[in-house]
Amino acid sequence: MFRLDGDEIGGHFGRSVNSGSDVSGDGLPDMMIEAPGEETPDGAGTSTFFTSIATSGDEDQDGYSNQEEISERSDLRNRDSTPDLTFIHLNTGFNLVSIPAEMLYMDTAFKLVPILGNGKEIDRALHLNTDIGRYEEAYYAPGNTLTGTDFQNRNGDAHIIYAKEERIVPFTSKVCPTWNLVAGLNLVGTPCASADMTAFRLLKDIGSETVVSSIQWYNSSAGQFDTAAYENGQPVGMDFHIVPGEGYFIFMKSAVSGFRP
Ligand SMILES: [Ca+2]
Ligand SMILES: [Ca+2]
Repeated sequence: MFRLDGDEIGGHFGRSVNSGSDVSGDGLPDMMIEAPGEETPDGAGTSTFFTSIATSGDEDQDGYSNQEEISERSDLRNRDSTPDLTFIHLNTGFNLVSIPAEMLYMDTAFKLVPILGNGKEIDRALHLNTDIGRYEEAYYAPGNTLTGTDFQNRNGDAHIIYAKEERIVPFTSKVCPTWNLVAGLNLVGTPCASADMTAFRLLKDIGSETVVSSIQWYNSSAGQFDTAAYENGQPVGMDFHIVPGEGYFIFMKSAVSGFRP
C-alpha cells in the first residue's frame, strides 16, 4: 500500500516537474499571472505584494476575488477595503475632503494629486502630518509640474484641496478606516459611518469631554465652518451629519487609537 501511494505521488510529482521544466510554455501561465500584478501598482515597492498571490482566490475572505481587488485597486489583504464606486466632490477654491478609496495606490501626494486633477484643475493639496503637527503641501508649479512635499497618505486621512474648478472625482474602491487620533488637531473622514451618524453622536462615541473637545466641518454652501463641541459635559453647536467624502477637524484632549467611526 505504502509503496503504491509513493509510486503514484512520485509519478504525479515527476510529471509536473517534467512538464514545467521541459515545456517552457507550461510554466508561462504561472509567470503571466504574477506579471500583471507587478505592473498594476504605480510604485516598485508594492510589486512584491502580488507575487505569491493566486488571482482566483479570496485572500482576505471579504467576498471579492484577488483579481477583482487588484483590478479595482482595493487591498486584497484587508477585509475593510473592497471594490466599490465612491467619489469626492470638489468645489472651486477651498475643500475639506476625505478620500473614501483605498490609499495603497495613492499613498503619497505625488501619486494622489494627479488622480484628483491636472494643473489646470487643481491648485494644491495639504495634509496634516500629526507626527510633527504641521501641514505639508504639494502644488502644481507652472507647466503642470507637481512640486512641494511628497507627503504620505493613510486610509481615513482628510485633505485640504484647493481646486481651480468644480469636479467630481470617482474611485473604484472603498475602505472603512480606523482613526488613530492624537492629542491636539486631527484631520480625518470615513465613508463607513452609519447613515444617521451626526457630530454630537460622534463626539460621544469618541469619548467624554476630558478626551475630545470638538468636531468641525466646512459647510461649503455657507462658506464657513460649523462646530460641534462639548460644553459642561453636553455636545452643543451644530449637529451636522457625518458624510462619505467629507473631511473633519477633530480636536482631542488625549489620544485615542484604533477608533472605528
Ligand atoms: Ca478579497
Ligand atoms: Ca479586501
